Amino acid sequence: MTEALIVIDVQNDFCPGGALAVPGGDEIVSAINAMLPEFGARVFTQDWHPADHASFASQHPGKAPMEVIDMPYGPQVLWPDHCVQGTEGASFHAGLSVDAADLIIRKGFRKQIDSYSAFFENDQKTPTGLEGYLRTRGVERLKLVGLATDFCVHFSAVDAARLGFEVTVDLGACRAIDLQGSLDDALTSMRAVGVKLTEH
Ligand code: VGL
Ligand code: ZN
Repeated sequence: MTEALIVIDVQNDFCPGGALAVPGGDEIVSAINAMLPEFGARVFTQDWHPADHASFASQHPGKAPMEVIDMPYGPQVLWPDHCVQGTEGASFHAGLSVDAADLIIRKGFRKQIDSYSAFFENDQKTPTGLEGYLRTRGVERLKLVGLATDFCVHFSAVDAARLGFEVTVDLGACRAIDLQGSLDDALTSMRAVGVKLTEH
C-alpha cells in the first residue's frame, strides 16, 4: 500500500516576512525535507490566486483583512492579498526540496471561490482532481504537513478522511494562523472525523 506525504502551502507568503505570515512557518522546512524520502508518493500544494481574488479584503470596499463575509458558498474570511500567481510570495520557500514532488497541485485559481482544501474548493463540491490522482496511484494512507494547521491543512485532512483515506497530520511539521480559536476548532474537527494527530 502506498503512503503519500502531502505538503500543504509551504510558500513565501505564509512564512515570516510574507503577506499572510504564519508564526514559525519557515521552521518546518527542514523537517519536511527529511520526511520526503520515506514516502512512496509526494504531493505539494500551492495556493495560487489571481490578483483580484474574491478572498482578498482589497476586493471588498470598506472591509479589512480577517473580517468575515458571506459568499454564495458560505462564510469566508477576508485575507490580505497573498499567493498571487507568478509572484515571489506564491513561490515555495527557497529551502524546500521541491524537486522531490511527484505532483504540484494548485488551488484557489478561480476568482470567485476560495480553496483551502487540497481536495475540494470552499463550495465543498468543486474537485481539485487530487482524489483521482491518489486513487489511480493506489494511495490509501496520507500524512499531511505544512501551512496553515487551522486552514488549509485542516480542511484537506477533513476532506481526505471523509473520502476514506487513512489520514495523519504531523503537527510538529505544521504551523497555525490561530484566528479567534481557529486552531482548537480545527483540532476538534479533525479528531471528530478520525484524523490521527501526531507531534513528529
Ligand atoms: C491559507 C488562508 C488563505 C492556508 C490559504 O494555506 O492555510 N490560509 N489561503
Ligand atoms: Zn489563499
